[in-house]
Amino acid sequence: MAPIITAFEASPDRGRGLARDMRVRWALEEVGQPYEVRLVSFAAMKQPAHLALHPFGQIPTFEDGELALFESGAIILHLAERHEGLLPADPDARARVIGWMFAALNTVEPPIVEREQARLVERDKPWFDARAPMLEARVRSRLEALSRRLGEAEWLDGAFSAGDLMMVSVLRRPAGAELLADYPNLAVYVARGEARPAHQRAFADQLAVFEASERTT
Ligand SMILES: N[C@@H](CCC(=O)N[C@@H](CS)C(=O)NCC(=O)O)C(=O)O
Repeated sequence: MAPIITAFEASPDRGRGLARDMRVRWALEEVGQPYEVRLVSFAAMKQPAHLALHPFGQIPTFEDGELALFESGAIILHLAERHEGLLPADPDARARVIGWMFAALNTVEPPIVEREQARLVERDKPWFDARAPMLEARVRSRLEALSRRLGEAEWLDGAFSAGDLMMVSVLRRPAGAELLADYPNLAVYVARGEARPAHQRAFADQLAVFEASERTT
């Protein structure tokens, strides 16, 4: 039986592929693993059945036989360890790629998400205008450092890997992506990731879910 992932029944991003099921779909496509998707509503995510899978009541989750996982990083690392194509064979290179996965999730994504959240929920607060430049500067500081390290390379460490998959996924979030014009090598890097056939298949599949949800509402 194919593994099952969960995704939003009606994604708030309106099909732009910004929810974290997108990165898991992309990884599944990269390794050529067929999968099924169970769509969940916001209400269902907070119900016991889903909480048994994901203690924080979120998507994505991943079920394969007896194994149930949550956290996009853990799911993608699991896929990368069990299939060819997302982790190098050399142990040191493998360790570095895992390092890039953590860097994407722990170092680059948090300031981007913080800026995104502030714009969503703090825009009408008296402190927002004072805080906004600081939030932007924090994102820029990560983009600047990443841009310097990437230089003219195609990918972060040798061939395309789970580290790139995670980093490109994180950089696609609008609160970072809208600044990428100032970091041309990162803009090209993200476009290179998005152009991969596996990314395009994953994107089309999540878009189809959104379009179907629009037709039924
Ligand atoms: N660190 C988690 C974050 C998961 C997460 O924030 N999921 C969002 C969708 S992208 C979600 O389910 N939001 C709804 C909620 O938190 O109620 C991961 O990488 O999987």
